[in-house]
Amino acid sequence: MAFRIERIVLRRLKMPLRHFFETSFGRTTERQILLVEAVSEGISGWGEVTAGEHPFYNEEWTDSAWLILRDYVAPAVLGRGLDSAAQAGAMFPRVRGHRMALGGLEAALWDLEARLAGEPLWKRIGGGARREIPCGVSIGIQDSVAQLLEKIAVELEAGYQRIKIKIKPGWDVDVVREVRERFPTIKLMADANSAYTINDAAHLKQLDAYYLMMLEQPLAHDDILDHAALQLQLDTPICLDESIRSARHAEQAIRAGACRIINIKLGRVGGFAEARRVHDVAQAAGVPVWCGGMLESGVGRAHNIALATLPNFVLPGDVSASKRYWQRDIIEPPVEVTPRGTIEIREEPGFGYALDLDYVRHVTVQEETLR
Ligand code: OSB
Ligand code: MG
Repeated sequence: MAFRIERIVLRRLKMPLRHFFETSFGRTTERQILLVEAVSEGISGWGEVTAGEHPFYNEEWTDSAWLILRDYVAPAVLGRGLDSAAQAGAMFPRVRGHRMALGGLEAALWDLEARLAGEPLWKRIGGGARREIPCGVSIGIQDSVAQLLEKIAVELEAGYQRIKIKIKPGWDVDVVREVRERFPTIKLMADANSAYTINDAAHLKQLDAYYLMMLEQPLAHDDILDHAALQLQLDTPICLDESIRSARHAEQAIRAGACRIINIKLGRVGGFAEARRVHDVAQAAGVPVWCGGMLESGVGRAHNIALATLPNFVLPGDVSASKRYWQRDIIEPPVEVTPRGTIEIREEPGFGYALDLDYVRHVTVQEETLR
């Protein structure tokens, strides 16, 4: 479906998290969210750049994404006709990397196209394989194991289907053991966010005793071969997150035996078109995928829900209820989770939720309109 982008609005939102979120690379207490609004024929499509406040998860951060969008991507897209959102990538400038910046606009274009067509986004991207998506939670590093156990109990009580805990050197095998002792039968996994090297293989091998569903991204953010070497030594399946930025990486990682599961994040791979290609590569190889999260506002969350309706998203993802993150979300209604630990998909056009524009204005600290 052809359309023309008349205006792009960038907004930086400041939203405090209800609880700090700590990974092996640091603690986040407040998000700076970059929202992208793309306008055509008076209709707005919305996207979210999933970069963090600092270049610690990958090399992008909120400020870098703002500059890439303002100085490279918007000038290439504005005023030009677009055959379809699926073709958007071909219009983008040949910027290397910065996939989260590009992906924020790409997702807005998909949402816009779906709204112009009066169709739900999940349908537009070829999803809809399930009416509700299975949900897990990602629980950060806590100040004590007792606090972690308490948090896990609360999330299980809410119905979430699997628990992911963050690990790092000094907060790993002993913590996993205690969690397993307290919760012997839950679906449990651990995410290291690249905190180890291949020299830690023997240490990580101890995790095999606790039958985790998977160990996520133990080694370097840009590594594939050491993960393959580690996977040979572990019974626990390795899941790659940071290392998979494209379908080519997915294909190579699978071929090398570096992972048995892939976490797909919309921003990390640069938007829906590439996310679908990663999905398809994994599906063809019999590798299950799940949808990761980046502490998104409701906009990114709604996009993730649409993505997770593609057929090979068979494992519970990190997409959970708005209220776990925000006192008040920027969408209406907020994302809610059923007692079965699922999110039901919606039939409304686009990503299916309304923007709470009053609240968006309230939390906006910077805004720029590009024409
Ligand atoms: O590695 O999956 C990750 C949050 C920020 C950066 C990286 C990661 C995460 C999460 C949180 O695990 C997922 C979420 O609840 O949004
Ligand atoms: Mg991860």
